[in-house]
Amino acid sequence: MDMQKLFSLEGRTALVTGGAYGIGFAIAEALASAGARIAFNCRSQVNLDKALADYAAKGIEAHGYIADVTDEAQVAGLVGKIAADLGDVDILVNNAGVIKRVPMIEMPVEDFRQVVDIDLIGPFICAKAVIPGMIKKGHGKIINICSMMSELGRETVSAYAAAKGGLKMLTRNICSEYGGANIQCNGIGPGYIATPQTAPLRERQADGSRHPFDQFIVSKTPAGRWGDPEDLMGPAVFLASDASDFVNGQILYVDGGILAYIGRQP
Ligand code: NAP
Ligand code: GCO
Repeated sequence: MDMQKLFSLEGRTALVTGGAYGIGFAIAEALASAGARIAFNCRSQVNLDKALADYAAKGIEAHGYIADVTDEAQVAGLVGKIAADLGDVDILVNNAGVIKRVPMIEMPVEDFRQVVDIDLIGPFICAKAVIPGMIKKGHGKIINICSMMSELGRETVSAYAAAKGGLKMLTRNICSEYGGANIQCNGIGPGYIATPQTAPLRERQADGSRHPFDQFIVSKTPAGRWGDPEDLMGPAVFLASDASDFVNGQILYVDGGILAYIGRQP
């Protein structure tokens, strides 16, 4: 077995939604290193321009597009532009996502809707847009970026947990519906990763001490640290490559062991 070929993405076109920075950027970098052509989208031109420079600084010729994953027309346009520029999407990473941390009974319903719109309906829209091309090609890989909140709840993240729990089941349903077309749809469930999204949970306190939540997460994680976006690179290449052709409907948790650990006795 040619193991290098098994993990190679040469000749494949990957779309990483929300790939301007954070986890999406690291995953796109990994897929590029394995040979994939990279497309990414985001909503902000400022973020897109900076991302193009960041990719170029790493020697990656990424193609960036402005598109909101919640807008079916924009996503259809995005997928069409990528097909013209790079070829039909072979690998979709549904990474774009937001979180709002508000106690549930204080959360305006429009805020709840917005999180579900981006974190669950967005991945549905993007998968729906690329699956027909994958069926025509006879293969495809979809990687949904789930979360520990696909399994657990916590205070203030009701919308996010509901969306990410739904994304876990959407992953399993795409597997069920399109596995026969040789499309593998799996999830990656990152633990607590140091990105702009979690920056508020790691902010130094006025007295210079670490944020209580930062200390809590480190104590709850067997690895004893926050994850870095780079920790997700290998799992992403695995799930995007032929090496995972018989893996479908699974959520691969990349969490330093936190989901397995009840926590240290106080
Ligand atoms: P981040 O740093 O906040 O980056 C989110 C990215 O998504 C940005 O590029 C953002 O760019 C884009 N985006 C947001 N809404 C969008 C929309 N409607 N359409 C298109 N692009 C959109 O987040 P992250 O920490 O890297 O997280 C990435 C994914 O991993 C998310 O799905 C998140 O839920 C998940 N996750 C994160 C962690 C963690 O600890 N960080 C753990 C588990 C799962 P624009 O604002 O310019 O659109
Ligand atoms: C939070 C965090 C988490 C992480 C991640 C954990 O407020 O609890 O933002 O939700 O982002 O999803 O897997």
